[in-house]
Amino acid sequence: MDQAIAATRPDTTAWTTATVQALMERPFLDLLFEAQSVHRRHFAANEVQLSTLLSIKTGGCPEDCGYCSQSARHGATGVEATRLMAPAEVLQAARQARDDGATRFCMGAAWRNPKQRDMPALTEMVAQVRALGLETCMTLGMLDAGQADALKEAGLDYYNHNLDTAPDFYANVVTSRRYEDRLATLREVRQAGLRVCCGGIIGMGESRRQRAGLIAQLANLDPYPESVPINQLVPIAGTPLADAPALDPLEFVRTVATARICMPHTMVRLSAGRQEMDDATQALCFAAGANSIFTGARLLTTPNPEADRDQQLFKRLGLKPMQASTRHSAP
Ligand code: SAM
Ligand code: DTB
Ligand code: SF4
Repeated sequence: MDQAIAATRPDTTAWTTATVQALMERPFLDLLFEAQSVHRRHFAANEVQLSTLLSIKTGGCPEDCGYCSQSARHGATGVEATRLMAPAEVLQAARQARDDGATRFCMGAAWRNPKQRDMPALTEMVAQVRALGLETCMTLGMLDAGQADALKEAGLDYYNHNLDTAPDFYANVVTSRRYEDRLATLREVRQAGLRVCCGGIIGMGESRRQRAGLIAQLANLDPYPESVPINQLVPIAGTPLADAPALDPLEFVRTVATARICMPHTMVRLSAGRQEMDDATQALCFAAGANSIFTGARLLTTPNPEADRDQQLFKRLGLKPMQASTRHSAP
């Protein structure tokens, strides 16, 4: 590593936006080399963890997130609102995901927060999916302490709750809650002993400095998340971000590399946006230290690459699905 940059690197977890930005702005090949080196120190170089998503309650969400197809505040996004799925239906989808090679099953609901009356069904889903031998993840919006404890007790492994962008860009994208609300839920999730999955969306019109600000926020969580999804905005007609200008793919790769360097033990997940990404960009993201993806034909409401495209890509790159038992533990 070049000495000038080494000198700006904090020896504690206290990243600043400026130190992260300095890292992100290094010559592309230096950045990639360091990210790949960090990655190899902590993980098997050619293994990628596979998670599958299921939308257990779609659409009709009261929040106003500018990127989301599921907000009831955006006119016509073409998403139909559904009720919470029955645990038996969820179990069937989880069994399919496991048979297709996923080791983690992530259940997402379009809620500001779960209601108490939903908790029995949610905890039943967790227990049943876990009994299949899958790691479990849920993303249900804000949680209070009791809800986080109940999910943990049912066997939930991870809770996904994204910070999504830098604090100073948040209000450009979401006004129905504050950044501090997200941080408060993350604290409850940690307090309950759940593992944290927390990342963001790139390509919403934020600056490079704001991308660095997001990574600094994530890396300064103590401890930092065990899983960090980096989503590329999937522009959705009918949402305020439908016409967000396309991002330079190399800027996305820089963000992935920076996340890997700042959070060496985390699973960096190349999340939404793979369907719209070419294979070479995905390959660069793996070279930059991404080691987890969502598989399955759908994310929550948008398409994801079909299994055969992913299998071809893995074959061309010599990548192997990571077995749950070989996954390195986070710090
Ligand atoms: N309602 C819960 C919440 O907001 O935490 C859980 C579901 S929400 C859909 C989960 C995450 O999906 C968001 O935090 C965001 O990062 C991601 N997401 C949603 N729409 C997206 C889009 N159009 N492009 C990329 N990521 C998106
Ligand atoms: C995350 O960070 N990305 C996933 C998962 N966590 C829940 C969701 C991506 C959603 C993409 C848009 C859609 O399919 O609606
Ligand atoms: Fe609702 Fe989550 Fe979509 Fe925001 S991101 S509108 S909270 S489903």
